[in-house]
Amino acid sequence: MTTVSEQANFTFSPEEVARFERDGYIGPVKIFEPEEMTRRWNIIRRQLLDRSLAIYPDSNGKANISNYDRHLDIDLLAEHIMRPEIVDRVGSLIGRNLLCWRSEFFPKYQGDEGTDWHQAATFAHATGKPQIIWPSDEGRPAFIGTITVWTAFTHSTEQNGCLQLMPGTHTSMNYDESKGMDYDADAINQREKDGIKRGFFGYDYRSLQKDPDWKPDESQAYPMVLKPGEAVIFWSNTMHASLPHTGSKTDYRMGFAARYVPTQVQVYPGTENLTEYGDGINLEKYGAVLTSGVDEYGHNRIARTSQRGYEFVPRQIPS
Ligand SMILES: O=C(O)CCC(=O)C(=O)O
Ligand SMILES: [Fe+2]
Repeated sequence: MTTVSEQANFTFSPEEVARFERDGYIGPVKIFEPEEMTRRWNIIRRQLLDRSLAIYPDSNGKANISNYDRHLDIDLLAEHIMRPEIVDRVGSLIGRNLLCWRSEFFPKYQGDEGTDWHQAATFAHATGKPQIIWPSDEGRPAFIGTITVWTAFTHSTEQNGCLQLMPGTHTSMNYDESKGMDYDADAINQREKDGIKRGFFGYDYRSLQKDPDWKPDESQAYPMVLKPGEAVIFWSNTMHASLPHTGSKTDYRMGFAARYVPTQVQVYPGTENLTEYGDGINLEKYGAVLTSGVDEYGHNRIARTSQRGYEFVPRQIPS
């Protein structure tokens, strides 16, 4: 048996932590070898079609929201969000008592618009209601957000719509998520913003700008080109966007975002239903996953197993 001290340890070095704190992101980091990621994705993409145990119903392919939290029914994704390559690293940034509270797929196919520039702190932007709330008594800014680990399941290039980040922008919010946005499915793929085709899945993120006349400084954008199996780890309140897909049909990009918070954060406080992106889901079967450490707060409903019985055994990160 392998003891904890013999396990591989992927925690970031103090220099890497300092870089993350300065830039609001760090990457690329390797989670899987490209071949292994491709092998896994080939299995996962078939399993995604079987929704028999998915915790949210199908929305007729309308919105991505029905593919939230597929780690709760697809065991390769369950394993993904628990990977030491991810959990150790995130733990070294925000502490070892960690919840994965959300996973999402972000596909870009030929001709798709890029994702609008945005910062998310509470994730109230679409519902009008905060989805995560940090305790207010720790001297942290109110706009701290979640740590997102965005893993490239396919190549992610400037042609097929890679993620872009603006270093150092996590220390102030350009958007007010409580303003609310209007959903318009007909606007998808229709708009150019400063000469770049972009949108926010049926919303216009510019409507949340604190200053309607402000524009993101595109010259600060860093394109996060990733191989399959590489990830970028970022604060959700770091300015991020993605490029439009201007590449070929076969070269789609698939990102899988897993979002982490420490156990003291309240997830979906007082919320039973989410309505966003033109769709609604009920949280009846929802549970956050304790990926490492202990939950000493008990704020949140915890999923101990996946819908298929995969056991979420929290990692005890070696020091
Ligand atoms: O993949 C994208 O285009 C956007 C991803 C994103 O906004 C996120 O992971 O928070
Ligand atoms: Fe985002």
